[in-house]
Amino acid sequence: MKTDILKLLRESESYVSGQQLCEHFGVSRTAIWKVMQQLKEEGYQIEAVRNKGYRITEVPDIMTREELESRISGNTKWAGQCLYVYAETDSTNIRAKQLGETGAPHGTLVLADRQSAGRGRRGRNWESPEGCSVYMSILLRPEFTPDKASMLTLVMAYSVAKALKGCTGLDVQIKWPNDIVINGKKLVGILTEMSTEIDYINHVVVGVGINVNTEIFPEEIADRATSLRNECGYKIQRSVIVAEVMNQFEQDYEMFLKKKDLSWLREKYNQLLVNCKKEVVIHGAAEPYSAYALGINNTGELLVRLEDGSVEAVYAGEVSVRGMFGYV
Ligand code: BT5
Repeated sequence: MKTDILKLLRESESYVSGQQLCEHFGVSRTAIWKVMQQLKEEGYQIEAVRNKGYRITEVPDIMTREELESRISGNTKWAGQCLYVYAETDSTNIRAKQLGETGAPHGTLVLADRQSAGRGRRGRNWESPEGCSVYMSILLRPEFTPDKASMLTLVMAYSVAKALKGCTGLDVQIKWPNDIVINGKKLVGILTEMSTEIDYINHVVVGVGINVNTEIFPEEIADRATSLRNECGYKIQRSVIVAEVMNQFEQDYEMFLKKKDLSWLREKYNQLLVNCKKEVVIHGAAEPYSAYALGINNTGELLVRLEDGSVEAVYAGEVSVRGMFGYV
């Protein structure tokens, strides 16, 4: 009921009367009053006017189940419809993988307000301070073969880029394969992990870390990390970002299922690609080498032109790509 009251209040242009709420939910006025008190304690500013009812005047940036559910529930069919919300956990990817083992449905979304062991790729760390950013992992149960799963990172990057552009107007770009950047700094990291049999996917977890309202980063990453707040100068409601990412991702995932490759987003993806038409340095198992990035192909590899003019497809699992003079 709290989720629905929140949604009703937020979506209503004017006051919602106590009587209306009682009738709608079939509960007493005291029950409604109690919910209002709880919401106020959580930081919602709610005006109560005699003979008119309740009106919400300010929404806090909190990541509670009700706040998130009230934003996502009417917005998607399956993405984020089953929600697990933690004040703190080690890593939302670990939680989502466990849920994957115990039968949680496709689209289950795990969120935390803080991670004590946020992870990047290959054992790297993801800074996950409390109360300012989005740490979320979606559990997927795809019915395609394991070789296609790495493309999901690119699909998610594309969805997140569109969602962030839509919510903030910022000119974010994708740094292939798993970062979103702006002004040469990292805003988002994506970590895709999967559990497979030889020719069968048990589940895939796509984890997304978005720096939303972080103002200060630890020294080691301060020169190459940024947040939406630092870029646009004002605070952003995290729940709105989460809901919009779910909304975009659900549509993009369904398109991916239909096409089974990235042909449908290739052109638009390449337009968002910060590395595109630039000299890059490819760091892999062998010596780093430089090449000219041409954009992705239909299966998500980065096409690069080597010094001898030949074109090579670089597979994301093996390498990281840097700019000639730094991170981008
Ligand atoms: C990534 O790895 O970028 C993937 C990050 C995925 C994080 C999400 S949060 C929700 C879910 N649960 C998890 O435990 N993980 C996922 P990689 O490309 O390896 O980049 C890691 C590197 O980014 C680190 O070595 C730092 O240099 C830098 N870094 C760490 N924290 C950062 C932050 N908050 N913002 C920007 N850069 C950061």
